[in-house]
Amino acid sequence: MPSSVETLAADLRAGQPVLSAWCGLPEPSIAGYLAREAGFGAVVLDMQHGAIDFLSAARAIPLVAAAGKPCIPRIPVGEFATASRLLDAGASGIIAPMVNTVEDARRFASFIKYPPGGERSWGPTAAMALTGLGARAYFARANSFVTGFAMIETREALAAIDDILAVDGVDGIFIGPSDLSVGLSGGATLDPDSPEVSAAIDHALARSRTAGKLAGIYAPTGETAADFVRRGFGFVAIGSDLAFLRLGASSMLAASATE
Ligand code: 3PY
Ligand code: MG
Repeated sequence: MPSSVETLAADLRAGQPVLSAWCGLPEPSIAGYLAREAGFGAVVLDMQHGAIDFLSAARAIPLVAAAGKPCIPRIPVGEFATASRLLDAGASGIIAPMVNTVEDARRFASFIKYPPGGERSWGPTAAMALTGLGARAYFARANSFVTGFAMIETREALAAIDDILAVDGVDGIFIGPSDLSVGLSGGATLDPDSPEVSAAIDHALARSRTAGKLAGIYAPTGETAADFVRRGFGFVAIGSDLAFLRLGASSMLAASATE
């Protein structure tokens, strides 16, 4: 049986939705806890807007793997070299924000896939330990299980979506509804629930299907996540660790009120 590090792309390609937790807090045990106890199918580590650095991510990844779940870090904008290091640490895939052009997409793909398709450099010591694969087997399998999501979250990216999807090594898109709303409104508003954003989301999903690639999206709430799964998204990352904390804390505090 393949390790949980290797299953994300295959599950998504088989049409099995994966609901992921979204983590921004740098304490690795939070990611481990969400994977192990809360029932999420995967964990995203947000290194773009969260407080997670490489060391926290490298510590979180084995805890998520120990729970039998894949871990998918989101790198800071343009930090593609970090993507290679995270894969070496045992990440199953990478979400790259603000991939706006086909050149961005090619550069991203080159850092996550080994030659001949890409230029990822060899050194997956921790990843081999987590997958249980020897060097030759890891090398033979990595390009197919490592899942690269290019974020579509600007007007420019939407315009280039077919070319981005056509890049070998970009396995799918991941939509950021908030930035997309800012982009589509020309900076006039932040409204990820607007009809214009909703139409753009459905358009991007349809284009990814036509290209035979995967589609993921960020959902701030469980209800939004259910809506995205119904609409056909396979990979949906929900909420945030801080939001889970806030929700649980405020509901417990409210329940403890005596009048
Ligand atoms: C966005 O909505 O812009 C995102 O990047 C999701 O976190
Ligand atoms: Mg964004």
